[in-house]
Formats: sequence, C-alpha cells, structure tokens
Amino acid sequence: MLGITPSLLWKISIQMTLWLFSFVSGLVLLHFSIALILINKEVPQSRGMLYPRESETREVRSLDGIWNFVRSDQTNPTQGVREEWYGKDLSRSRPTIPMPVPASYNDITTDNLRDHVGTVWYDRKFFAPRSWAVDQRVWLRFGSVHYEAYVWVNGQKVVKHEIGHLPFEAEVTHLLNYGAENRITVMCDNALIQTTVPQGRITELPNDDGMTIVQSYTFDFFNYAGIHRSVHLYTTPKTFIEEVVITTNLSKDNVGGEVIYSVKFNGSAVNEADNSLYVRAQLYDREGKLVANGTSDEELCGSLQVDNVNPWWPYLMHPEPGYLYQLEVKLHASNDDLLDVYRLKVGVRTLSWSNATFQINGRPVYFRGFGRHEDADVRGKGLDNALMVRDFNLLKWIGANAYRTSHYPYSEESMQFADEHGIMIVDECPSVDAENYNQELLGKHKSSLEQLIHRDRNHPSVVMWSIANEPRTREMNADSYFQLVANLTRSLDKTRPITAAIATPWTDDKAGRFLDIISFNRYNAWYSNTGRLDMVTKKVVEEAVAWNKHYNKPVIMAEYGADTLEGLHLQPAYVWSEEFQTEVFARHFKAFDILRKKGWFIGEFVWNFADFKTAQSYTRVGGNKKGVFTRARQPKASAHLLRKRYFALARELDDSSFPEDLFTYIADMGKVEENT
Ligand code: GCB
Repeated sequence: MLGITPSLLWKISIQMTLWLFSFVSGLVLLHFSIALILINKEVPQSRGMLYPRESETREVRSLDGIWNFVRSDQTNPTQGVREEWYGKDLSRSRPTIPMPVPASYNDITTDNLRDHVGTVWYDRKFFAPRSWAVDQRVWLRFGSVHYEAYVWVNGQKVVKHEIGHLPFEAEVTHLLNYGAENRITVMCDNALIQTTVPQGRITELPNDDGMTIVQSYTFDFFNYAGIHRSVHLYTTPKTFIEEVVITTNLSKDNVGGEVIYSVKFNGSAVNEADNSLYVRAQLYDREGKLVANGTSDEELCGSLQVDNVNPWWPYLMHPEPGYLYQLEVKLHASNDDLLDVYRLKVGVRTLSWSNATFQINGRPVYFRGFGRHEDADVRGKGLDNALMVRDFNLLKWIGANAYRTSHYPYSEESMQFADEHGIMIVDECPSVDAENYNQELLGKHKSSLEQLIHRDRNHPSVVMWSIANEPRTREMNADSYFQLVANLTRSLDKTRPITAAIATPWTDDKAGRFLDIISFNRYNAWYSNTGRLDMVTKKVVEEAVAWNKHYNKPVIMAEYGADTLEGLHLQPAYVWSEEFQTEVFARHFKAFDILRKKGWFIGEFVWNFADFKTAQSYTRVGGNKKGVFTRARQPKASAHLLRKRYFALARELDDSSFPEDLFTYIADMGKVEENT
C-alpha cells in the first residue's frame, strides 16, 4: 500500500465533521473554531522536474495514448486500494473501458461518468528497452493529474501527489523490468473538500435509489479530472543536472544583457565532497550562433554577458517579440568528462514596478488581455496541441499581449509557447474562492505556489504571480493568511510582482495591502444593475480610483464581461445578446481611457477568452458564455470590436501598425478612419 489514508473516506470524514460542527454551532462558530491562529510552517521544497527534453545524455518517451480505465464504486472509493488492484492488470479486477491520456475523463463516455465523485483507476503496459538498464536513471513524470494521484509501477508504490495542474515525478530505475514489459497504474481522486486547493464540499443526499454522494463547489468552472497532461518516461545519467535557475539583466540602454544561471546536480556516483564538478554554459542566438559562454564557479553558478542583446519583448511592443536564446548547460566531472547536457530557452528581460507603473525593459506596460480557461469540448482540460496553437493564433489576431492563467497553472507547453510569442502571463495558482481559512488549507495553498514558482520561474513570459482568485478577503484571518501566502511568494521570487484578483469591495478587503499590484473583478451591468448599460463607465472609474487611493498601488481590471449566446441578436441591446456584450465592452473601454490618463491604471482583462463548461446551474446555459470566442474558438461580434481596441492601444502606446484587415471598407469614412 502507498501508506494511503484511504483518500476519499478521509476527506469525507473531515467534511462530515465540519458539516456536523457547523450544523450544531452555526456558521459563525465554525469560522471561529477553524480560524484561530494560523502558524507559518515550512512547505515541502520541490526538486528537479526540468521539462523532459532529449539531449545527447537523455532520452524521452511518451506514455500518452489509450489507457485502461475503471471507475470505483462511489460509496466504496478505497476498495481498489484494499483489494490491491494495482498488483495486477486492472482488467483482472474490474471490466475496463478505453480512456485517452491526456484528457479529462468526464466527457468521454455517454453515461454519467461526468459527475462521478471519488476515485478512478488507469493502467497501461510499456516496454523498457534493455539499453536503459545500464548506467543511467529512469524517471516517470506526469504533467498533471487532477486532483490527487497515486502511482504504482509493477505493483510497487512510486509517488503520490495532491493538487492538480502541477507536474510531479519519481525515479523508477529500480522498479523497471528492462527488455521486458512493465505496468503503470494510477488512481486519481477528484474529491474537493474544505482543505483542498481549490475547496469544495461533499455531501450525502437522498436520491431515488437511497443516498448518493454529491460534490459541490463555489467556483465557476467544471471540476474536470483525470490525467490531464502528458506522461513521460525519461532517462538521465547517474549524475545529472537536477535544477537550472535563470535570471536576466539588461543595461540601461538595453544593449548589454546578462544571463545569470545557477545549477544543481544530483548523483550518488559523485563523492559529495567532490566539489570540483563544473558547468560549462553556452548561449546561442536564434540563428544558432554562439554569443556567450562561460564556466561556473564551484557552486555551479555563473553569468554570461551578451553584447548587442536582443531583449525579450511582448507582442506588438517590438518588431521582433518573444526573442529567445538557447542556453546549453553541460555538467562536467573534475576530469572533464561530460556527465549531462540540458538545453533550455532563455529570454533576456527586466521587470520593475512602483506604486504607479509596471515596466518591462524600462518601458511602461499596459496589459491588453484575457482571463482564460483550459477547456474544450470532449477533452475537457486535457492538453491539446491543436487547441493551444489555435488559441495563440486568436490571441495574436485580436492584438492581446497578455492573459491570466485563471484559475490554476496552465500546461508547461503553453508557457513555452507564450515565451516564443511574446504573450505576457499573469501566472495564477489554483486557489479560487478561498474561504474558511485554516492551517491545512494554508499549507497546501503555499505549496501550490512553491510548486508553481519552481515550475515557471525561468519563463520570460511570466511577469506576475497571482496568489488567488476572488478569495473571501473580508473573512476573519484573511489578513494573516494572505500575509503568509504573499511572504512565501516573495521569498521564492523577488523578480516579479504579486497580485490577486479580488472581488470583495475595497472597503472590506484585508488582502490588498500584501500585494504589489491590485487586480479587481467586477461585473457592472451583469451581476449588478443587470442590463443597465448606463451604469458601467462611472462605476468602473470610481471603483478603480478607490482601490488606488486605498492602497496607493497600480490597478488592473482583471475581469469584466457579459454572458452572450452566439447568434442571439437583439436591438436595442438586451442581456445575453451579441449587441449587449459589445455595448458592455464599449462602456468599459470609455472607463479605461479615463483611467489610463491617471497613470496608475495598467491593464484591462476581458472575462473570458472563450466560452467554457461549468457545473450545472440555472444561470449557465451549457456553461459560462462570457467568451469573446465560442467554445469552438470562433469569434462573437465582440471579438471584432475588441480587436480594434487592442490594436488601437498597441498603436497608441507601442507604436505598432494596424493589420491590413482591421477595418472593413465601408465608404470614404472607412478610409478616413484608416488614415487617422
Ligand atoms: C468571477 C470569477 C470567474 C467567473 C466569473 C463569472 O468573478 O472569477 O471564475 O467565471 O466571475 O462569469 O461569473
């Protein structure tokens, strides 16, 4: 056994205890009891997990494909562990069905697997080549499994990981049969309770057949689950590069660049006291020309100077955005033997911020972006390269320069794509709608940020950490909770500012003072004063001014928008119509232009990039329809308006030019517009 506290039972018992307690004592008492004093405990430190890349010393094999799948009985979620289903092929314990990896399992079948609560099982076979048996290590790495995963190889426990959307790995060298078949088994648990990130509740409710278990949550996206991202086997030498950390600098005139690197190795083959290992670092430009090289100090740190550097610039801020160098890291033994080689892309840029601005490479940035979701028909939150490339094409078509990874870390592949295309990322951890602050939640929330920063710290596209979305920041203990979360984030990365998307009114908020940049979410004319287009502009201006006055920090509007049913046209504008969404946007644009003149208003993010699936609710017609694009990634009317605004902003602020097809020819008027 994995030393498992039988997962779901355990979660349910906590849930039931909380529920009973709140029933007896009332909600207020519950808050008091679990929110006494929050203590700052250390969080586990992530290790390794460099993105799997082939090199002359490393091999990578994908285990993606069709796996075998079994759903547990909802009322007996730990049965498979007790009966040791991982000890043999799953099909010998239960009838299996085929399940694609990577993908969410929810929308694949035609039955109610969609709403299953608790554990499911996956397994598959694979061959380990004979050549891998000699003088190297083999690692098993998951891009993400949501929400909790338990992994066995050939019936032996390998790794357990909690919190979706983040990678985890383990060495399996000692567990494999080389030159023979092997089996990998995964148990995945999607249950969310008050101490998971994000939180949810599990209740037992009567149904037509007796009782059933129901999962509920307050956040507004479907709790898709399963093996969401790729599964890889990869090899490293016995002594290998375990970590590479990059920071970069630019001279004042942006002509001289510096790449500072720090490497950690791991390897029992090397005597711990032998500190004469060294790293040879070489930096190549886009054309493959060597532009800098050096040898590390004995701490395996060093810096490379780049003359006439090409800085990393956001899309439309420079004719050559997203410029990336390739850093080649070679680990050598003291006798000069080459031990390991790892290559990664590096963007050279600086960030700075004050109480009024946010700058990249010394130039002020105005964010034109989106809140998004990883979400699509059939595959749910499963990694899909076709969708990812389509989304980036649309982002560039519409002239956006940024998005927030609302409300969890997105795939590593999309982070690499953002680096390459110059799209700035506000990188958000999976804490959404946090409430009932308690010690265990704090530990996991901090751990999610630690894992996120560990994973994403080298991406030039990541320009800000978002430590939460819409936490209940008026609640007791929100202040000490967010102080501890923000402190940890800052201690892990001082090179990027911290934000959180807040919906609590500024008058009641207790978290903003721990942030560097205030982001607020508000749905004027939608959730408040529904349909009143005349009640948008002034309210947005007033609220942004109030946030700025209160905290004296830069302000972003991180969410605004309106649900819109594609093809519904109503004139005059009426809620849910394409006309209404367009009008809501235009009223916000007016507010943003008033705010931009004040200096400290630094960005606008529409909610949402595309329509997405939510839990079933009478306010959601097939999901959340606030997308500027449909779920199939086609534009609604508002997309054409937004495109004009984003390119107009890019021209005004960054001197970029208009795409030829931005304005449709109408008459001379059109020409006049084009020439102004
Ligand atoms: C919000 C949330 C987002 C929702 C959105 C909405 O404030 O941050 O997750 O989807 O509102 O459409 O209600």
